[in-house]
Amino acid sequence: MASEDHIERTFLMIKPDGVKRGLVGQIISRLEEKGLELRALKLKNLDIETARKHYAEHSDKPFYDHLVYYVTSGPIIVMAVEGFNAVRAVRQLVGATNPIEAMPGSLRGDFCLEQVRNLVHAADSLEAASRELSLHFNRDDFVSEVRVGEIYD
Ligand code: FUP
Repeated sequence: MASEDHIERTFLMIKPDGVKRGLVGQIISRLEEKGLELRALKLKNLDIETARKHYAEHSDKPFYDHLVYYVTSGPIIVMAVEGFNAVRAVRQLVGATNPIEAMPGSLRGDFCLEQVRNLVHAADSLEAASRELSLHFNRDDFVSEVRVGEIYD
């Protein structure tokens, strides 16, 4: 383990197109295959107020209203994901914002074409992760460890 490696907790959202297209299982599999662990997960409808807060940094952009409209257009999945360097690891798995520029092998590179309907959102820093996790989860939504082994003890 390099000295810059840290266990981090990050935030990931499967956007309405990912849920509607039945890609939830494949997206979660990619995270698990990478070695990341789920710490919280919810399927929910995002209300407009929370969506506006989630994308507040884009409130002055021309695409903001459409983005909020889109992300509230159907159920989403929100997740807390933990692991070594999880913020960067998940961003790499997700790929570039514009799916045309996202590398094949990344989620956006493999599963979508459009910039707005780009399948997933992942926090881009620890600060963003912390803000987004507290926007979408309550404290008691989190599990500290998934002790699968104990089932068989
Ligand atoms: P990302 O962190 O990769 O999700 O990208 P951004 O925070 O820069 O953008 C948030 C969302 O705004 C993207 F998922 C798609 C949307 N967007 C547009 O619709 N048009 C743009 O020009 C840029 C972003």
